[in-house]
Amino acid sequence: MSAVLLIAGTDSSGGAGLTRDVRTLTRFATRALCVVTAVTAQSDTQLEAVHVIPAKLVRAQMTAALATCRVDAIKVGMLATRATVLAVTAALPATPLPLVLDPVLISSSGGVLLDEGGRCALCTALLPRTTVLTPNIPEAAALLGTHSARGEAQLLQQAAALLALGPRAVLLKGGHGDGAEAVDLLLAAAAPPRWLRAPRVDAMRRGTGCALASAIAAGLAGGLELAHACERAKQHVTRLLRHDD
Ligand code: PXL
Repeated sequence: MSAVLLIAGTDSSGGAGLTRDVRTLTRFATRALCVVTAVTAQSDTQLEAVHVIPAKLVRAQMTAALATCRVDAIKVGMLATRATVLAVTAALPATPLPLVLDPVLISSSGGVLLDEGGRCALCTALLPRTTVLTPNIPEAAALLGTHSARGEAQLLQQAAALLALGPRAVLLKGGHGDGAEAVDLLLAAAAPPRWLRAPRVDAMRRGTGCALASAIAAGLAGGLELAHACERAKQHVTRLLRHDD
């Protein structure tokens, strides 16, 4: 069985964060190792409180998890602060593993999940170690300090700007756009852009970003090549939106 190291926050509503990540890995018959970065108290509609786990304990969890068994990929979600970003980066294994980075900035129930200093550290320290960055349209805009992309030309432009910050690839998710299809863009340095299309599902579900990134990590851990892992993950999210499975 392949294994993914999950680095993420908890969500008391069970919709997003680590619960969603673990559930997703289970669907793909992949073992989950867990590093908790923050505990959040939230319902489906409101973020009530956040407790950030001290950087020392984040680091200790990473060291212990990496000593437990062979890890095949890493998935990073909520990081909360600059100190957490730096602790996670410092504790990454010396031999690079596929790393999926979901830039969790704002909760779908409202509230900041990564502060300003954390956003800067994520860009300078973690992006260069990232295999695939998976922002949605508002997250891409926030990381670049610009407006939300509209239309395929702007998606392409913003994905290229994010790629220039150091990840090997960017999957810019078009779920927040409009149109009959939810169109995501996969951009990697040495390959032509790839557009991943699925019928737009008229449903709002929390945790879809977590599910997508975890499903990609499960694919990479199992040896799939990136485009295939992204396509399979997108199909999984479409199913999740339709049936909440
Ligand atoms: O979906 C992003 C996300 C990730 N992690 C935690 C969250 C959320 C969204 O609410 O609460 C802990």
